[in-house]
Amino acid sequence: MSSHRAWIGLGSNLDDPRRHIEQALEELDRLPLTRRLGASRCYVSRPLGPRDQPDFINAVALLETRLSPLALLDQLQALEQRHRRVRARRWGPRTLDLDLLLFDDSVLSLPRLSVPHPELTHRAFVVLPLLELAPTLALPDGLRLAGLAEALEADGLAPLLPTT
Ligand code: A4P
Ligand code: MG
Repeated sequence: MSSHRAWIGLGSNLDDPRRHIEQALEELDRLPLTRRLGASRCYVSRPLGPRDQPDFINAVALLETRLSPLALLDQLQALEQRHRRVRARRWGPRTLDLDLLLFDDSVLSLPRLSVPHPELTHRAFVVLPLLELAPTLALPDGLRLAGLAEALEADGLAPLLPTT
């Protein structure tokens, strides 16, 4: 089984979203056939879409995995469910979003999975953390992410200081 590089976008707007993100980063490192090669800082970002919700914490992680894209998606969704259960009981239905942003240079258009993630290039809270980890990163079509950063509205996006 060959190994792959997968980029994951993490988002949470729980009352204590940062703890959720940091816990999820640990959990990503423990997925089967997978290890985490890196993680961006945590960023606080204003909500995209409805504004009457708390700010998000967003981050990006780089994984090395021998899982297939769909097997990795299954693992990400199981991890979301574990977080969602906690939140469903205490604060409401949405806790942790894990998006598969990029998987090697794959382009996938499956019923359950689109890669690259379709919103990737529009979201400063995805592009800037990706660039922090990989300043020369390019999409499968060759588009360099660095070229997108200037056009993106980075207002309302700020890195947090590391806790550890
Ligand atoms: N799916 C298809 N492709 C992918 C992929 N590349 N990665 C499918 C992950 N999932 C993928 O996702 C819905 C379905 O997308 C899945 O069943 C999967 O098979 P979901 O996470 O269950 O649904 P959702 O989160 O309610 O919807 P969606 O469209 O993922 O919402 P978003 O786009 O994640 O938006 N503002 C800030 N500042 N920061 C945020 O992180 N996030 C959201 C949620 C809104 N505003 C935000 C943020
Ligand atoms: Mg999502």
